[in-house]
Amino acid sequence: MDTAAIFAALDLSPALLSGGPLAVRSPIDGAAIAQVSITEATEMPQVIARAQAAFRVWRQVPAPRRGELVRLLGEELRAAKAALGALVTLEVGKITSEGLGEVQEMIDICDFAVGLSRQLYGLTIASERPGHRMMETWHPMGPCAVITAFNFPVAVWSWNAALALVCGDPVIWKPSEKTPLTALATMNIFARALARFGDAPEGLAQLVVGGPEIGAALVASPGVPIVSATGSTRMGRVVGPRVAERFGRSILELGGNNAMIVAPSADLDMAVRAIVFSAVGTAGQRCTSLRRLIAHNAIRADLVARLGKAYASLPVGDPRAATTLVGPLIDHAARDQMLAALEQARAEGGTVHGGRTVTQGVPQGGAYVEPAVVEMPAQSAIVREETFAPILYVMGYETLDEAIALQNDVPQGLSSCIFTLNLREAETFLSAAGSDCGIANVNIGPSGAEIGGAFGGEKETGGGRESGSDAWKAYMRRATNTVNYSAALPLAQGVRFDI
Ligand code: UN1
Repeated sequence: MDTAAIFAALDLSPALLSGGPLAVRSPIDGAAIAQVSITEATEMPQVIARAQAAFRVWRQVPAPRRGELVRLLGEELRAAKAALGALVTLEVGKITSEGLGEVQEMIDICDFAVGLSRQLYGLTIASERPGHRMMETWHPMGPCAVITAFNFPVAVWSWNAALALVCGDPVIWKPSEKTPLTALATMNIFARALARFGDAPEGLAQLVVGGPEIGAALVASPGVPIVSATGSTRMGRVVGPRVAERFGRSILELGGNNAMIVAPSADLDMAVRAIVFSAVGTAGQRCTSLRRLIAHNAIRADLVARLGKAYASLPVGDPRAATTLVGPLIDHAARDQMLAALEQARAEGGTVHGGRTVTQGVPQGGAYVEPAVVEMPAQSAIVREETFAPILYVMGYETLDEAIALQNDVPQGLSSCIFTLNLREAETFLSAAGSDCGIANVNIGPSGAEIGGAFGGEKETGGGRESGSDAWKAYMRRATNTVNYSAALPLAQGVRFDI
């Protein structure tokens, strides 16, 4: 699909794409592809008021009917999958298959949320008093702000929005300033679902495009009880305390520094495939990207040699070409950060393989790099940092305890995995004394999680959970109800208060 066809298929009219102050550049070649309008901070009180008004209507719509809107959204996403996937490629630089995969992730969460719309269950609890019944009811909470990062420009909105909408909460979306086009296109797709649905309140899902000041308005407003924010730990350190200050609820999905332990018994062919996908896929720009390889000393040299071979044949280039596996980084600043991290790794005793800027055989103007493998003598300062680029640090270990200690000895706690055929090792890694991350896998890389599980992590990753399992509870408020169907009024704990 060429750019004009993508824009046409997603109702991105020339009026939407021109005349505004925000320039949108494709990382493929750095070319400006649009000039979009922004939301002024002064408009935010109206945006929040519209969401509040929508909430008063939407919270009374039965949840399965709310699910119908999300079902229609899933249908419209299916119909628009090719175009939206291509736009993700154009705006973020993901290879074609990963652009489409991102839209598939949106479709999957819609399906999940439709089922969920009939399963917002509360418990029935045994009362200590005769003739009484206790139960829990889950109610809509109010407008939910969704602040997203460039690297999953639409999927992260959908994890939050699909759940929030069935839970009865309107959504206000602030995408990364680097990716407003995929957000505008998603809103157009949502508008198609709304038109078919018929009677949804105005302001149910809104988009605000712009800088930190509009995010700050969402974070500060008591009219926005839930703030779900995905991005850097630095951003989370600002958002978390501000939301807490007003007793709002935040769902934080921040940095990761994900590791793989490769044990002596591991299937190395499988491990190599998993390593390459998770370390260089999406050009190392997933929160879940593999950044640290902790290899047993008995297989470490062999593994590094195999990786050297696999990395040597990695096709870096235009993400639209069918054979490309590594597209561009989001911009030149990201490339400079990668080069600076490699420089620091060298200074800390690392041996760097690859990691050079690529200028031949790639579109000019984009930030293309060779993925890097860096052998490190220890888990030094740079290894403990998240650099959003395809750098894989390799360290050795002797005992599993040592490997687990290394895996856990970073500030972040998102995703982790072990490659082993040894049951004791696998189960130890998953146990309370094992990985301290929100995601811990066996014989699977750390990235590419399915939506059915809860997604998120501990420590500086922020503690939030999105997507599957019971993550929906974060979008609702719980009421505990006690019903007395007897003719007496006994007090709990045997208290007597006779009047
Ligand atoms: C992210 O990088 O912000 O597990 C999300 C994965 C994807 C989501 C990543 N399903 O890699």
